[in-house]
Formats: sequence, C-alpha cells, structure tokens
Amino acid sequence: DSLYTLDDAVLISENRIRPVVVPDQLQVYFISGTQDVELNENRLLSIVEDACRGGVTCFQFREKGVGTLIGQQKLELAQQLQQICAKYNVLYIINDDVDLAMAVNADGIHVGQEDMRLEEVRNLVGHKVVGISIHSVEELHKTDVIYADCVGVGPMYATSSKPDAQAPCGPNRITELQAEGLTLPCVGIGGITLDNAKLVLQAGAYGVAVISAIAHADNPYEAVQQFKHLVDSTK
Ligand code: 3NM
Repeated sequence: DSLYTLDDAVLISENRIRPVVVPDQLQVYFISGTQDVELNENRLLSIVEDACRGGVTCFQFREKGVGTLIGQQKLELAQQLQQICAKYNVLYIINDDVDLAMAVNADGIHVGQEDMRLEEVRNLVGHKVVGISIHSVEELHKTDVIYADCVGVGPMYATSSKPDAQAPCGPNRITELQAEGLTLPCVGIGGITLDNAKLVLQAGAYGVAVISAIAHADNPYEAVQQFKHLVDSTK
C-alpha cells in the first residue's frame, strides 16, 4: 500500500512527481539504535515494538557511535525493525545510509548537513521520504529543500544522545526558520521530554523527535501514549 495519495503528490519537474510526507506521520517520531540501549539488540527490538504498540507515528533506525553494528549485522537488525514497523503501519526511516534504506525497502532516509547531498539522495531513493537536519537560518539557505520532504530542527534543548550536537537553539528556532521561508513539515529534536514538548509544538513543529524520553523511559509504551496525548491536545 502506498503511504500517499495523488493529492499529496507535488510536481517538481515536467515529468517527475513525488509525494510529500503526510504531516500526521511526524507527530511522535522515535529515533533509536543500539548505542541508545547499551548495545543490546534484543532490547532495541523490544523497545521499538513497545513504542509501535504505544502509537509512535514514525521510527528512525539511527545506528551511530562506538561499538554499533555495521555490514550484515546492521542489515539484519534493520530488517527486523522494518518488520516491526510494517506490522504496526509505522513510517520507517533509515538514518544516513541510502544503501541500507534501499536494501530493506524503508519508507525513507534521513540525512544531516554533513552527509550526502540532498539532490544525490533524492536521485537514489526516488519516491521515498527524504528528511534533512537543519540547525540554523544559514543552513536553511544553503540546503536544497526542494529535494526534501521533512525537516528536523535542533537541538531544541541540551541532549546527551548526540555527542557532537550543537548548542541548544530552543523552540523559537522553528518559528525563525518558518519566517525565513521554511514550509516543509518539521519536527523539533534534542532534549525533548513530556515537560517541554508542548513548547516545541506551539513554536510550529508538526511533531517531536525523541530518543531518550522513549528509549530510557521506565515504560516506553506509556511514554509514547503520553506524547501522543500531548500532541493531540496541542493541535
Ligand atoms: N539530532 P534526545 S539532537 C539525533 O540537533 C539528534 O540534529 C539532533 O536525542 C540535532 O531525544 C539529537 O535523547 C539527539 O535528546 C536527540
């Protein structure tokens, strides 16, 4: 089944139509990899299953850092995660690995500013969802947003999940980027918790992207339900 309807399609050139991401799918965007769960693959699988059951709308497999999986092991884990997401009809995104996204037929790919150029990514993945991280107005102006479907803006708050994260920019950065012409649906990322998520949504985000607030929650299933409730009540 296609995630998109023809109404969602955007004509970007004479003979090429691509879909836009359905904004509702960005509401509760969970990101994780083995680095977030003490390198324990089974733990990751069980947390992702709990998060999907709890109602995340999107999951990004982000396998990054010391001791994380590569090659065949990464592929096999990505396939298992894909099956969980497919079972719950959750949008499945791969971080910064176009080959892997193609190999597991993920729904999309997310890249950072230092990763592959967006035009090249778009050419390789065709109609898959393409996400890009944008941290500042300067980065917005040097990004070919025409090739992307959605944007992650951060870090909203201090984060311990990304060692090389920039200084926190606060929710207002989203408002600022939209004033500078950003129209793609975006999610806030970085240090988002149940206590501050509302501010991120009120600043213009379609949803919240989180690692630790779900992966390190006492009960990931309940944490997701609370995020969902928060997003629904802020709309
Ligand atoms: N990207 P947590 S911040 C993966 O600013 C990531 O681009 C960021 O983890 C960015 O929810 C971040 O645990 C980490 O803070 C988010």
